[in-house]
Amino acid sequence: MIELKTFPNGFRYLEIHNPHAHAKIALQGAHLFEYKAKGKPALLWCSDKAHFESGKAIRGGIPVCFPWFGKHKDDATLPQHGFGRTQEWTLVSQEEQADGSTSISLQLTPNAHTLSLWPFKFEATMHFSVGERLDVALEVKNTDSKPFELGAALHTYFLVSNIDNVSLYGFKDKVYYETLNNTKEIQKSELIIDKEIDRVYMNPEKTIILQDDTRKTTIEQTGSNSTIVWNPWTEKSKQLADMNDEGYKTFVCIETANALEDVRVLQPLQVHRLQAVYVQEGIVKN
Ligand code: TA6
Repeated sequence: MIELKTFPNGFRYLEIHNPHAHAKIALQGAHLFEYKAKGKPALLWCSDKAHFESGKAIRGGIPVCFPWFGKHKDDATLPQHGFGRTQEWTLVSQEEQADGSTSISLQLTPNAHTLSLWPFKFEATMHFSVGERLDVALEVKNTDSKPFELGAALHTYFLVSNIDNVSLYGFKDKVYYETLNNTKEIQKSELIIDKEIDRVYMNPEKTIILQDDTRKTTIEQTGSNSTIVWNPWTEKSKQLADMNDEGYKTFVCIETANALEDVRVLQPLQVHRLQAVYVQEGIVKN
């Protein structure tokens, strides 16, 4: 079942219920901010100080960074992570599948605002499959007569029991850029997080494993050769108005992306698909 719901301030979102899971997707940003599969813990973290207001990105869930990741490389006055997450997307298809999952697609095409920021014609479509697993894909088509450079990320905030219980696998021996101090390093072992990190891992394994105590989530990535891992830790958590001071303790961002040298140049009519499939396994401790 798919229902269109509205917060008292007019902010609109879709609520999906099926035999396997339920989810919520804001029309603004095609931003999935809640997903819970039956019998499993919620997959995603969302700040209890998150804004659900027009024009403000939601702190949590899966923000869609499009058509660039991070700061714009030529103009720092342009919005961080592009405009995709603050524009209203249009529901273009919905289908209850025979396996009980729900498929939903939302689309963004240029308007005066986007053209003022980024002078290219495009068709961006977010595809979701909500079921026992969560499948998320950003598909971008160049509908212009000239090529453009595409940066993007599925900026996913994963809920964890405690950041101290977390180990990430799939980055060993991989090069990463630590953007906090502009260094280029190599990951020597599994990744544990005991301080602020803001890293772009290049050519990670196609399957990333988030181990959180006895819980394990796998992230199957396609269309991407760069994955960002971010945790703001104490000081940054305090600085973020839409995050509690202790917010950093219960999430880690693992972002399937096309960032830095992994940005893609799309020729006219070319399509690029950036996809992540999230599968929760393991024993859930009470
Ligand atoms: O993905 C990591 C990052 O680029 C960090 O630098 C931090 O800024 C984070 O994104 C959140 O960005 P936001 O614009 O949502 O506050």
